[in-house]
Amino acid sequence: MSSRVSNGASAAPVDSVTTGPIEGSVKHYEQVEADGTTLNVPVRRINLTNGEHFDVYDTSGPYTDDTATIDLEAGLPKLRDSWDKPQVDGPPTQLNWARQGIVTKEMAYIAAREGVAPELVRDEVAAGRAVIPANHKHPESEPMIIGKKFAVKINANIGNSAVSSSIAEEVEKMVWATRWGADTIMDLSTGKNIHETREWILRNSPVPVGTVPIYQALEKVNGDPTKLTWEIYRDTVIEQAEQGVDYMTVHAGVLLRYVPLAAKRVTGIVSRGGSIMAAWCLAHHQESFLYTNFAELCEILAKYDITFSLGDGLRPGSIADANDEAQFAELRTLGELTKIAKSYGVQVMIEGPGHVPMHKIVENVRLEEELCEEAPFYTLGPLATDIAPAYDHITSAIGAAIIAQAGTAMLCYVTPKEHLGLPNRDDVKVGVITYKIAAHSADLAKQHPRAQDRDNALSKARFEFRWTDQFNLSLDPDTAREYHDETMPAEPAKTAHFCSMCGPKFCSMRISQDVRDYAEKHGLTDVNAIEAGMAEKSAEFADAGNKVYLPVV
Ligand code: IRN
Ligand code: FE2
Repeated sequence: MSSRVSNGASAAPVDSVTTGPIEGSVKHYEQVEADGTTLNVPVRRINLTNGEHFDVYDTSGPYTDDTATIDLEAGLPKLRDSWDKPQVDGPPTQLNWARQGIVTKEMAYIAAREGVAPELVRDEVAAGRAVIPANHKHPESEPMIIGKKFAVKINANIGNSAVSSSIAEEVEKMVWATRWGADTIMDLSTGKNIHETREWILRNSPVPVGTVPIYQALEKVNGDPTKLTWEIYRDTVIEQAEQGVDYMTVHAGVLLRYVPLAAKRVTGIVSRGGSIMAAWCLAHHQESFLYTNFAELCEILAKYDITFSLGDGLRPGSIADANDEAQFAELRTLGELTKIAKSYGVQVMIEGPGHVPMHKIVENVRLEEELCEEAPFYTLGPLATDIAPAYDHITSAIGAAIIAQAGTAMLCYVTPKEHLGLPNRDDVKVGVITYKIAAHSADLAKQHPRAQDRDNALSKARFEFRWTDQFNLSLDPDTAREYHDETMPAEPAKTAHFCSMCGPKFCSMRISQDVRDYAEKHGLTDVNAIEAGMAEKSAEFADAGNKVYLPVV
């Protein structure tokens, strides 16, 4: 899976990041009291033309706040540094705090963000059904939660291209992805300036940052996986932990004996991390050093409260390979490792596929929950078919919606450039918006509290021909407005009671409204009104010569 991001060959170098609110909305902070501390919980406030407003979950950090000063060299304010870290038995992790009945500031903040009780947040974390990726050394991040009882989250992968670039250019990829709704980002940088790039991103990121440390470890041995050692890997993990990485993908389930299981597959091993570990195991004919040193790794992650994202190194890379023995053998091992990690107080989520046809998707969630004690599932799509390169944001969003409805907590986005090249800025936005659609559709299907409110608000605006509100309530106001402008650019069209799709004569919405008005005027019930109104419309239709398409007047 290609994962890094380029700014596009033709794009000019970026010397600043995108700031300012999304059109039609303003940054707003809800003040929440938690044990004598006032928490400022961000929302994006969409101001409507009827005088009302609608608040939505906001991942964009201070970048969309007109009153904030952005200084990339200084980084974002260290929001969580002043928050207390209560005493606990064992390492100070959200899991240990939750288990001991403590509602942390992070949990209170999350409860306000999600519109749920703080105790629900605590109990889900305590049960290991949800995680709060929040390294003590990344105090700039705004707390968020990944778990099936909460809104489905999405991750966007970013990373530098081979050529070194400016701080603004690297940070902009993160700012751009979170502007459109990425709940976390993963920095999958490779190449020379990997440490520095990550530092820039972390110091400026309002969302949790994930990495795959084996990628940097591989750089340290000049790209030869057989030269990797536990020591090099461990030191890389500590280096990244000190910088503040919030969650780490660890492919510790790729065992030596599973590697042959992937040999007969149509697409073999498609995970980068998985193939690195498989190569190491085969070359040394030894068990993976990630597996044999897993306890020590747990101790390191516990100290920082870094969350494990146990990697799916043997995920299927084609429809033909979905749900095969290699994939599920690894999943069983991930279940075993989940229990070990939790015994060290470390939070865990589980990575999942890949490429899976629709009828085989739900089985993935069922098995993951059974084997991994319902640890949050975090999947890459999955792509529901292999036949549409250039449209894999769509093939994968189909799978993502189904797997999220079944209980997956976070979806890793796929962009239109998947399998083809590095995504540019537009691809990142398309990927994020596409995944917001999948995630939100799952929230609706799961009847997540508050999810439908936005649909209702938008539909009401649509029915009342409040075009501007319809645009602004949408996931991508800019594109919605642009499409409307293409055929009806004039300002009066933003209040007109029709659009160019049906024209002024046959707008179903207008007709329904006429029916309502008719009912009111004639004191009829809805059913009577519909009948009477229909008869009137039918006469009008006949008068006009029974033509469906009339010239626009
Ligand atoms: C998510 C679920 N399964 C894989 N992912 C993501 O894919 C993972 O978190 C990382 O961002 C990306 C590449 O992982 P591999 O190819 O090294 O497994
Ligand atoms: Fe793929």
